[in-house]
Parts: sequence; C-alpha cells; structure tokens
Amino acid sequence: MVLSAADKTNVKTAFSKIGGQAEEYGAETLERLFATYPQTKTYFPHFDLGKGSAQVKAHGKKVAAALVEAANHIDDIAGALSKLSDLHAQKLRVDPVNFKLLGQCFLVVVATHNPALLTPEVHASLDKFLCTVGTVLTAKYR
Ligand code: HEG
Repeated sequence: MVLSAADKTNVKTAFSKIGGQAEEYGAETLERLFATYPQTKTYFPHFDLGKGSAQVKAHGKKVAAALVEAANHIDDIAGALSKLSDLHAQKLRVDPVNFKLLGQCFLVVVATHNPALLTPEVHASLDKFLCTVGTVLTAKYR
C-alpha cells in the first residue's frame, strides 16, 4: 500500500482537524468495534467493556496516540510504530482481519463527527493510511 503525496497531505490535514479530539475518537472507535464485531472482545478478557468503561477510554487514548504518531511520521510509519509492531507480533497476536475492522470503525467515527471533512478523496486516503498501519502492526508475525 503506497501513499501518494496527495494521500499524505489528506491524512495530515484530516489529523490536524481531528486534533484534540483524537482521544475521544479512539474510545468511540473501540466502543463501535466491540459492539459491531463482538468477536474482537475476545482479545480483552481482562477489560471491563461496559459502557463508559475507564479501561476502554484509556485504551482508546493509546490507540489514537499511535495513529497520531503514525500520521506525524507518515514517511516512516514502520519506524514510528516499530515497538508496537513487536508487541502485536510477539505478544498480542491479534488476527490481522481485526485491524480492518478497527480501521472501518475509526472511519465511521471520523465521518459522524466531521461529515464535511470526509470527502471521497480524504476517505480513500485515510483508508489507505489505516491499512498501512495495520500492515505495519502485523508485519512481524511468524
Ligand atoms: Mg492494539 C495494545 C495500538 C489494533 C488489541 N494497541 C495496544 C497499545 C497500543 C495499540 C498503542 C498499547 C501498547 C502498550 O501498552 O505499550 N492497536 C493499536 C493500533 C491499532 C491496534 C494503532 C490499529 C490501528 N489492537 C488492535 C486490534 C486489536 C488490538 C485490532 C484486537 C481486536 N492492543 C490490543 C490488545 C492490547 C493492545 C489486547 C493490550 C491491551 C492491554 O492489555 O492493555
């Protein structure tokens, strides 16, 4: 998945508009992920997944921070997420299909909060970006 110069601009612009709301978006993304694709809950047996859960909020904040980090290092996403990639490959071993599901949920969250931001072009660029992040986080599985 190669991000074009236009994709990179679109992703950076989108994240600059998302800005300070990234944490809430992260938590909402997880809320949608667990509600819409309940099989994803199996990776979080140690979490309280109830509505308004502090653990989900805290985890959403971490996921969002990683996405912001990737957007800020868009020319070296693999380098920026290297440690996280090790963690997902060596410890968490989340089935790669779930990254697509999380990406879809994140897009829906962005869309519901910023309908004007998510033009078809920006949607496509964010989709490519999220796919790239998923590829990086599952690249070291063996
Ligand atoms: Mg993962 C931990 C980011 C997809 C399940 N995930 C984490 C952490 C981050 C992160 C930043 C914390 C790492 C740390 O504590 O050092 N995750 C992240 C991103 C994406 C993703 C950016 C995709 C865009 N994760 C993902 C998916 C699942 C999953 C799809 C499962 C459905 N992540 C998972 C679990 C943990 C993390 C179970 C450990 C949670 C904990 O015990 O605190």
